Amino acid sequence: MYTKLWLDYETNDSGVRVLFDDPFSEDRKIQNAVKELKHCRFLKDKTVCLRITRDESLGEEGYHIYGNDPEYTIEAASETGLLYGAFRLISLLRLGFREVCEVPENRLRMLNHWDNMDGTIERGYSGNSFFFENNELIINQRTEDYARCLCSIGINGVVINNVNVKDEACRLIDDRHLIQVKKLSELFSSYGVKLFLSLNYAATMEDERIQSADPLDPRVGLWWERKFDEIYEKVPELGGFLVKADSEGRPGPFTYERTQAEGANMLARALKKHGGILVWRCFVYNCQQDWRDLKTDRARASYDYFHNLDGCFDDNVVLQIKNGPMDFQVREPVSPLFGQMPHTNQMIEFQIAQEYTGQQRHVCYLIPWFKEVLEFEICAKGENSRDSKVKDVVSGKTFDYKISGMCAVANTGSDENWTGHDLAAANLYGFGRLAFDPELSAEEIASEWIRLTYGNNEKVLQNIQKILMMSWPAYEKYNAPLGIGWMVTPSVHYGPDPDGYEYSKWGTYHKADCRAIGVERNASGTGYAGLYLEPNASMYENPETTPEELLLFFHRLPYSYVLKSGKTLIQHIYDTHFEGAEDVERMTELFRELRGLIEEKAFDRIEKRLEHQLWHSKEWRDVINSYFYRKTLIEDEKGRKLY
Ligand code: GCV
Repeated sequence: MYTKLWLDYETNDSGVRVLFDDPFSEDRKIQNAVKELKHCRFLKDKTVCLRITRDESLGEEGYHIYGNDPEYTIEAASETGLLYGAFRLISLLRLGFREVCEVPENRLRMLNHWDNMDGTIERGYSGNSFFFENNELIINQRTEDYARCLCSIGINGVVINNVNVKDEACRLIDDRHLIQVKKLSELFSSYGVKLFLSLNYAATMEDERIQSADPLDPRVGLWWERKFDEIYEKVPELGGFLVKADSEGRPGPFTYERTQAEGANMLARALKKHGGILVWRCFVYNCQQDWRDLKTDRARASYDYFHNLDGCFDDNVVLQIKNGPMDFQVREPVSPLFGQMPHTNQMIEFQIAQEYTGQQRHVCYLIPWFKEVLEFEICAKGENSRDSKVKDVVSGKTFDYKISGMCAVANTGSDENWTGHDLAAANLYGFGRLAFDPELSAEEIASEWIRLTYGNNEKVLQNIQKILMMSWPAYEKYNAPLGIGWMVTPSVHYGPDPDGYEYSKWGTYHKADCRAIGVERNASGTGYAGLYLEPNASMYENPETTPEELLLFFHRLPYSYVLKSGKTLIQHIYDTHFEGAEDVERMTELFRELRGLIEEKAFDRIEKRLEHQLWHSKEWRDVINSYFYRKTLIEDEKGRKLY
């Protein structure tokens, strides 16, 4: 059994009359739209008219909804548009109806699952995979409910297997699995969602006649061409493939001293005639950096590997770039690659699986963080230029990209409530809504999600909204300070361990000693700050102009450094860590006020997680504070207990 997420409106038949201009349409998307409308109790005794229009301004996926109770009309230029319109009408009836004409801002709105075929999920925090079990693909009612749920928030692409393609997943593109892949692809397509697969770049190594993955070896390209012909013959609706190459032990073109573009294009060319998209990740870095090596800077890696290749990628390749230069920390600057490759399709990769942000045991509503990233002005067309925020680059507006958009590492699994923490579903909902319309505010999205999930009770709305909006800042406060990141237990990425990465061979260092902390990333250090376009490069060059939340990301500073608040760095660390735990205390109180107002089982689940978070935030507070206290021997001005 599992809960219904925000789609809780089903009844057997609401008595709605649904009219469609072309009553003989066999299209499954139309049938799904009609089914949704018929099952919606808010539509009891109303009439909904579905109409395909020639209005080109609605594009492939937009819709226009209008009408007056009890008659509504949904117009769209395609079946997908009508289906989206059906979900939107239903949510508008819960939220308060108004006429809307909406077109998604991003062409690709994807989720990446890191599911393995044995049923485990890499960095999964909500149970096992519901796509795979015992090396087989599963398709059941839950799969359909998931497709429906993604469609209801406008997601139009899903990668079902882990980017680390190993074991049986290497054979997912073989005949044996393609029958199920086809079924799944058809199911998703009927909800407007394209299926994508992650590929093992070195698959040709296993062919005895080739035993190479050199992208410039014609036998390699030919092998892929035949492979894609075979796949698309069986699964014509497949969206394309995602590749992680030359990263964290995954093979790639570097083995043959070829560039990332040579590797990507070899696959893209073989895919082209099928209309497939190749999503190529930029998460390429040396994960074994020696601590004595002061020149290599992980933050620079993707820029250094990709920037000079602008214009070298084929037009059915899109580069997938993590939001920051590191790896989904609670705070990072935006990746300097955005806006600096005008001739190369780009999309942004976020992570709603809360790998470094509390693993869905802590509430951490990530949408305010994603908003900040999207709103960041990269000045791609010079200072004061228009349309050059991150959101404009990834929507394709800045440079007129052919393919671009947003994706996120998914946070769902086989748990009863899908996302481990009930409140983590707000991140799934929020990501979809934001990818559709980046202008929505984090507050608006939270309020929509709460009302669609828990109903319109004012107290529930107010308290959960406060909890969600407090949660990311609170998490940041009790975590590693001022953008330094990585004070987490290596490998599991959960719980405080300030020196964990310092002494592991994974190669990510903060270099704290008794006087100072941080890696200098300006011109006198690794030069990372200079990778940004002006005025950002100058802003990050200097500690005085660097936004304080990123101070220790860019600069090595003494603990006595005075912040704009007048506090020293060390006092700021102590204060924020106490505040973070207090915030969680407040969040727990706010939630407890809702006993009796939301369903008991859900209430209990959330309360338990908040209790854990409260304990754990204090653990973070104490471990981080005592770490800095013992390093510096500087007392807390307020005389609070430091261990
Ligand atoms: C799927 C981080 C995670 C890995 C993940 C990797 C990636 O390093 O810890 O589990 O691998 O990012 O994004 O490829």
